[in-house]
Amino acid sequence: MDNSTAIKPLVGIIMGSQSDWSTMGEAAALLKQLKIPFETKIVSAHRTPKLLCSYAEEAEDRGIQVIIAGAGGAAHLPGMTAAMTHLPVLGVPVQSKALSGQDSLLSIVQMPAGIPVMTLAIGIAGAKNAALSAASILSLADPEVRKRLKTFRDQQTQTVLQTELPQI
Ligand code: RP5
Repeated sequence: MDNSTAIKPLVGIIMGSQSDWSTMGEAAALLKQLKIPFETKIVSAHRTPKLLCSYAEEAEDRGIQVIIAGAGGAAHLPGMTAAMTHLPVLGVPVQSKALSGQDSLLSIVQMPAGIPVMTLAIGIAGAKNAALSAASILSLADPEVRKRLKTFRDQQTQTVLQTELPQI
């Protein structure tokens, strides 16, 4: 599933399981809204470790500039991906059933010095902010992305300013 048929993807969204899609799909939707080409793929650190290696090692040569990696529970995908690429890796802790994503968060955020994973909030807020962070990184070299990101932020501000609370 991707929007990369015509244009090469710049962002790779990977996730540990199909069950992560309800969270990670929000990152994909936001990138689509910002017209940033991306790809999506299930890559499991535990169930498909060899795929994880090849994905991380080949991403840069394929033109990927930022990787968003989401996983839950023993969430080793973002860290192991970061260990095998120089690309920026944004980690999204998926909200787990057993521990509400606190396990995911700590698994992703507590990286040893030397291998960074930029870690977002647990769940959908984190997925959305990962997409916006990817856009922000790309906007450093792409004025069109910068323009669309600024427009998104301006519209968001206007929406909040125009929102009225219900009368009591
Ligand atoms: C992780 O285990 C995945 O990222 C997912 O969040 C979690 C549960 O996976 P499933 O058992 O739902 O496939 O690897």
